[in-house]
Amino acid sequence: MKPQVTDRFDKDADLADVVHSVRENGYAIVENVLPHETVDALLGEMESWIEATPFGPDAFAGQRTKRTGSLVARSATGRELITHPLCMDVARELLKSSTEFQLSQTQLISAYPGSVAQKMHKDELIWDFFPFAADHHVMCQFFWALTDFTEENGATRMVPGSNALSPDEVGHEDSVPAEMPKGSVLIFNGKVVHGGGHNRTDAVRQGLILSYCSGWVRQEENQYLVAPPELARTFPEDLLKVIGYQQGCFAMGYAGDIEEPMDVLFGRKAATPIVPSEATRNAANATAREWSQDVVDRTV
Ligand SMILES: O=C(O)CCC(=O)C(=O)O
Ligand SMILES: [Fe+2]
Repeated sequence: MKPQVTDRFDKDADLADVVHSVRENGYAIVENVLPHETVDALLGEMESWIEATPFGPDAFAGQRTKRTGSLVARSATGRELITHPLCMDVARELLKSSTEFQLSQTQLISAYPGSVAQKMHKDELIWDFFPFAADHHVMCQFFWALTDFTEENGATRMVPGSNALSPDEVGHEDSVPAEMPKGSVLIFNGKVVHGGGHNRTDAVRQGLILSYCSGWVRQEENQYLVAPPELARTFPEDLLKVIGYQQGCFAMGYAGDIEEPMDVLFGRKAATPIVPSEATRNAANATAREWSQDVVDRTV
């Protein structure tokens, strides 16, 4: 039997049906996946970072919206969520035209009261608007509801079945709000037309984007700066693999002398230490000193 295309599932739903909906309809909502305590723990870990995050610089980012990243470094609960079986299984299936997939971005979006509707778009555009084939998915988005998402508080507007449409062809009336209770997740592909809604309430609407991409495209958020080797060595292997400390696809991301990044990270290959030798460090420091002296000379 052909799986039904619908946009709403409960957490025990058949994953094949969820993926079919994400592929064909553009998105699916899986309700009540996370207990409220998990969501509250995540918000607690991120609170001071959210406070310190500035509002967006332009209308697309949202001038009443904060976008807080680096969840891999900042939140233990966020780290666990990245390897949640629902994310891993759906992303693996949607992105199976590539041999590996990886984490692309973590972003906690806080849309404050008055945050206006975002321009409709496709998230795949981040790769410089490259025209990926219609049946080739390179992106799988999970937007975890950290508060309830309602039409009034700006739930993301989705245009069902819009993979092949241009955002310029659709209007507000073609979109539906992805309403969902706190702890649910909106899963969507990189081709579906969508945009944040208008928050007309007096409370903040918060959600966490966990974005996954094929192993051969560049990650949107630089996970190696978020989790440099000293920190990465403290993480479990399944997390390390998905954040990029593994070769993806055909020879992507090897280190040292064509070695597995994980072997190099943990010094399992003596020939390729990732800590520079003292001579290299001294040479780098000398160059840095010369550069700063040059800047001083040119500015005084
Ligand atoms: O905040 C939202 O509801 C959606 C945000 C979004 O689509 C984006 O920033 O790409
Ligand atoms: Fe988006």
